[in-house]
Amino acid sequence: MNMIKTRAAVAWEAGKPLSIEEVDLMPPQKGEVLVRIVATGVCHTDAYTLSGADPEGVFPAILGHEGAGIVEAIGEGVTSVAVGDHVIPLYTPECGECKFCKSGKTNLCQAIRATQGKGLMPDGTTRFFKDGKPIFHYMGTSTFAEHTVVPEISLAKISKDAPLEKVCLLGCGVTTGMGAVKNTAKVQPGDTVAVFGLGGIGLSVIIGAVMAKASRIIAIDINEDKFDIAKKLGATDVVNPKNFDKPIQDVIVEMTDGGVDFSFECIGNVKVMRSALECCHKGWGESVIIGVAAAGQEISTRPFQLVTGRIWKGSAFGGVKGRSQLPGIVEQYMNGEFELDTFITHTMGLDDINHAFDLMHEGKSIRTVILF
Ligand code: NAD
Ligand code: AHE
Ligand code: ZN
Ligand code: ZN
Repeated sequence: MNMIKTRAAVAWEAGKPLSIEEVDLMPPQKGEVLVRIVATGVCHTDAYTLSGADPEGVFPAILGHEGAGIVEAIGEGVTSVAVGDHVIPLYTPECGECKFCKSGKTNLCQAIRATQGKGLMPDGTTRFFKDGKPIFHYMGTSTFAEHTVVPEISLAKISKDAPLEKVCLLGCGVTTGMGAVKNTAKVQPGDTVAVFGLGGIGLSVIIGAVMAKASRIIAIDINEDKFDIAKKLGATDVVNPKNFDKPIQDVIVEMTDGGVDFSFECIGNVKVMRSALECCHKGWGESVIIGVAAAGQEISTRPFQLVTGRIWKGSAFGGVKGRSQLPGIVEQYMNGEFELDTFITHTMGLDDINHAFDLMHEGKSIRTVILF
C-alpha cells in the first residue's frame, strides 16, 4: 500500500491557529491500524498542548484525542480488529502484558508511553508527513485528521450500532468524568460531592455522581452560563465563588456541615485544587484532581489537611481500561443509562476547528464535535 493523502488540522507551532491541509500518511506498519476518523470532540487538553504549556507538546503535530472511527486497514500481525470495525482510539492504551496492566491497580498502561509522549509511534518514527517532513502524532491518537494510524493496543472495538458522532466523547471527556467518580473516588449512595469546573469533564462528573446516587452535588464555576446544564444533569446546588468574600472552601464547608465526602477538580488550576481538597470533610473527605496543570505549577496545602484525614488523589481517563471496559461503557450509553446530547453544544466541519477552540476559550461551548 502506498502513502495515502488525507486532510488534517496541523499545529505547526505553539499558540498559532491550526492549519487545515492535505498531508501524507504511511500505511499501518506491524501492530498498527489505519482508522478513518468519523468524528472527534475538542477537549481542553488539546488547547493546553496547543498553548505551548505542555512539556510534552512537540510541533508540528496533529492534535486530537477524543475521536471515533472505522478501521480501513490493518498492519502485519494485527488480530484484534478487522477492516470495517468501529473503534475509539485510546490515549491510554491497554497492552494487557505490562506491569501496570497486570497489576490490577491502574489503567495507566506503560507499554508505549515513552514514544507516545514524544509524538512518535512505538518504533520511534511518525506516519504523517508534509512535503517529506515528519509531523508528530499526539497522545497516540491524532484524531484531528480524516485518517490516522494508531497502535493496535490503542483501539477499543465498539458496537457498530453506536453513533460515532456522539460516542466520540467517550474517547476522553465523558469517560474521564464518569470514571473518576466510579473508579477513582468510588462514590457511594448518599455521599456528598463538589465539582469544580463545569466543562465537559465537570459535567461528566455530575452524571457519574447522579449514577452513583450521591445525595448532594454542588457544582462550582465562575461562568454562570454553565449552571443551567449542570442543574439539568443533576446538580443540586450551583455556586459562583466570585459571589463570596471568603474562600470557596469555607463556603462549601458551611453548606455541608463540615465538608463534602468527595470533590473533583476539573479545571487545571492549582489554587482551585487546594480549595477542592480543603472543602472535603475532616477525617475522610477525598479530593480527586482531574484537571491538567502546566509544568512548573505546583499544588500546596497545609499538611495538617492530610494529617486530619483528607485524601488527595488524581485520575487519568477516569481509571478506565480502554480495551476491556470502554466497549461496555458504549453499551451503557446505548441502553440509555446516560446521555451525551447535552454535551454537544456545537458541531462543525474540520475547516472550522479553530472556531471550536475559540468557543471553548470564550466559555460558550461544552463540547464541539468535528464531523469529517
Ligand atoms: P473546559 O474548558 O470545557 O471547562 C473548564 C471549566 O472550568 C469552565 O467551565 C470554566 O469556566 C471553569 N473554570 C475556569 N476557571 C475556574 C475557576 N477559577 N473556578 C471555577 N471554575 C473555573 O475544560 P474541560 O475539557 O472540561 O477540561 C477540564 C480539565 O480537565 C482540563 O484541565 C483538561 O486538560 C483536563 N482533563 C483531564 C483529563 C484526565 O484524564 N485527567 C481528561 C480530560 C481533560
Ligand atoms: N503531557 C501532559 C500530560 C497531561 C495529562 O495528565 N494527560 C492526561 C490525559 S488529559 C486528556 O484530556 C493523562 O492521561 N495523563 C496520564 C499520562 O500518562 O499522560 C503533561 O502535562 O505533561
Ligand atoms: Zn481530553
Ligand atoms: Zn500495558
